Amino acid sequence: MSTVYFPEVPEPIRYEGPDSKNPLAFRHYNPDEVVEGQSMKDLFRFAVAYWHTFRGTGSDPFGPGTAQRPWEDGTDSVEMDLKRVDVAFEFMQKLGAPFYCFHDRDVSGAGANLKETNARFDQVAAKLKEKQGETGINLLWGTANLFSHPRYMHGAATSPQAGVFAHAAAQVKKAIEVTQELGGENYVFWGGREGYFNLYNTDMQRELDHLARFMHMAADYADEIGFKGQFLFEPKPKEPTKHQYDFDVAACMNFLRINGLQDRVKMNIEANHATLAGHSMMHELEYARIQNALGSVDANTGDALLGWDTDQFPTDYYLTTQCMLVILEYGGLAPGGLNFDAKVRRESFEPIDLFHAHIGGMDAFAKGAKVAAAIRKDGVLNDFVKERYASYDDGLGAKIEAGEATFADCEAWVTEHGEPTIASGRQELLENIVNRYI
Ligand code: XUL
Ligand code: CO
Repeated sequence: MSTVYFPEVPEPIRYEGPDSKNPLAFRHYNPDEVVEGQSMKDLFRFAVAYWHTFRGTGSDPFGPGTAQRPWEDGTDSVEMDLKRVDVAFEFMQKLGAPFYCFHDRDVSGAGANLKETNARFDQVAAKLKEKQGETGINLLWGTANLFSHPRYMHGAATSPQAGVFAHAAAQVKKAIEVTQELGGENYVFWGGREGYFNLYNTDMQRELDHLARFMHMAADYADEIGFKGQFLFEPKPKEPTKHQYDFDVAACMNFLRINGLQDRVKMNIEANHATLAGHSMMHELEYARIQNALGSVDANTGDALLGWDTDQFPTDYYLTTQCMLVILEYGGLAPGGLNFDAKVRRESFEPIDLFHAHIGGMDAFAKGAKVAAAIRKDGVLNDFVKERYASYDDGLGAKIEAGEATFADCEAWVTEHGEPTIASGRQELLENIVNRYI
């Protein structure tokens, strides 16, 4: 008999329907239920974030960890890395999450040098592969932690020291190899410290060039070894640095285009990062969608009263409905998915809280998908939007869109027609309509 790490959850979490009062059941997430032609399982492709769920301690800047994790032995050892893989797969299997995501250093600790670090990573990766085979749980994306080690204090690819760039490159090289070995479907770049605190000491142009070089080198290496996964760039405006170069989707897309990477890299969009940038999550998703760059989602939320990256589990139906309106319009996220880049609160310190958190997030997205699908089916928003722009469907509007109208044509139109008829935006009505569906 193998050890059981979550005895308080004896059975896998099941769908029991909206009326269930069982806290260890899904009320909305029903993996087999079809939404706009896709099963919920395939539509969401939910993933568990290894770093928060299996490495989070509950520490904050004011105090140490509070999390009770009875399986942790307090050592930084490969034995503990390997045991934690069993913990993770028991959790994910009981939860019914089809995917997980990791940074290299979440799953396996560092050795005395690169060679030892990579050997330890290989040992853990072999066990991850074995457990994937046993459970059918797959890797949504891999990434490298290029922000925790002190050498990355000034950035990784954007460090002023080329030797640091080299360390980061060696680390990403290995992380891509392991992601490939584990059948990972995506590889994420989040620029942990790729930004600046002070422009007095910063050559912004060189730093941006180095970041672009780094991504090209990663893409070249992927081609060399035949890694077919999708590359993703994760926007975040600040934290840890004052200004992150991957500020928001607009800044990232601009960076990718300038550097000829737009065909290679899509967006991994995180809700709490969107709000830190002064945007809504729906804005960020929509901005990526219209450019065919919506890759994957880090599903979490912030707190309106706290101005930092609290990484809370999403429970707000308005947030999830807005996300799903865009995601359904895009036709789903595959090969991306919805990764819970979220952590339980410091005060929610028991292992069972990990289940409550993920169940709530999965249910919130399932509910949001059902609401969004109903809104879309009735066409209540789409029809309104279509009608609102109808003046561009023929006549002068169609000519403007086709690039066939000049300023002189516009002037002639005004002379002939005078004032156009302008319609109400009906914002309040539309908000009321969305409430009806929620
Ligand atoms: C940090 C963050 C990261 C990335 C992966 O805010 O979101 O965990 O998702 O490096
Ligand atoms: Co994230």
